[in-house]
Amino acid sequence: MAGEACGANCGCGAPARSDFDVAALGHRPLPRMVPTARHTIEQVEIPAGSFMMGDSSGDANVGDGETPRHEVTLAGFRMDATPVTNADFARFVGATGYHTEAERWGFSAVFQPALAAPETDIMGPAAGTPWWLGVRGADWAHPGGANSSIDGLEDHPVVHVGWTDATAYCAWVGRRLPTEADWEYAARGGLANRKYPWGDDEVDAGGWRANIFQGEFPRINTADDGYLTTAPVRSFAPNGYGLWQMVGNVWEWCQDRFDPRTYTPAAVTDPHGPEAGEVRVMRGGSYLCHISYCNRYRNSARTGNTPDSSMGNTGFRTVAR
Ligand SMILES: [Ca+2]
Ligand SMILES: [Ca+2]
Repeated sequence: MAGEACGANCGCGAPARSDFDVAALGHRPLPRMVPTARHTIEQVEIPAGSFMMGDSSGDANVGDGETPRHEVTLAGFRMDATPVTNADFARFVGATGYHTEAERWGFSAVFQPALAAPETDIMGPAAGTPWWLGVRGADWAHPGGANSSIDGLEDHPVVHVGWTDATAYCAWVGRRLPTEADWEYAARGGLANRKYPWGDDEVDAGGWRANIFQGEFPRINTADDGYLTTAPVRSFAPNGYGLWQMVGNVWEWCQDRFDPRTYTPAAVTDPHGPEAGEVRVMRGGSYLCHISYCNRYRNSARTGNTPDSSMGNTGFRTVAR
């Protein structure tokens, strides 16, 4: 039955909502999203199940709301084995002409040692975090500023993308960002109540297991793990589900809004975060995490940022049912 505003169909034959048998939709499985030519990242099957969400190791940051732990039940889904790479994002931009938040605002946040820009492009440090510089001309294709490029970084995670940019990519490939619960369940890789995707061993036990910061933060980065900034997306070892770098390398945007007061002890099914609020969740930590400053390279660690914010240490990966 046609919608009143559109006649039989909206423009170009596009169906109106009322052209569908809406009552019947609830009884049919949704079409299964599969990788398309637009999105070629290997997919990992995350099985349906339940897990305990939240901090189990006592390392929680009080202000982040990593507790109380609570049981979460999720339907199965398919997740990108790696973050979206520069090569993947370049295909999206090439096909759509999309302009990222960094390009629209004219600047992005660059970690000081990654700076590759003329002096005149440097706007100055971020309030409270002087190792972050606002740099004109820094964006996903120029991660250090105007004098840098992504040549040779095709297999590194795309960075300087905001939540808005990440969701635009998702829309183009017919996928979505993971919910915060999807992300944590996947990061745990089938291991219950562990601190990291590989278990409870520390990140440097028997060799580095993730790309974080070594040395004296923020002044001296010894890069013992091999990487000063981003690493190729298949560096280090994947977790039990076959997911690479859920912790370290780059923060990953999630679909949900962030509020540290979200968790309650009650068991929940397929939670989607708070209904209102500007800030969106980021998970997993990055090459800038250091034990002395930010131990958020753990399964349960949380943070957030506004959707138009972009930084040289934040990217994303996508999921679909
Ligand atoms: Ca590193
Ligand atoms: Ca990560």
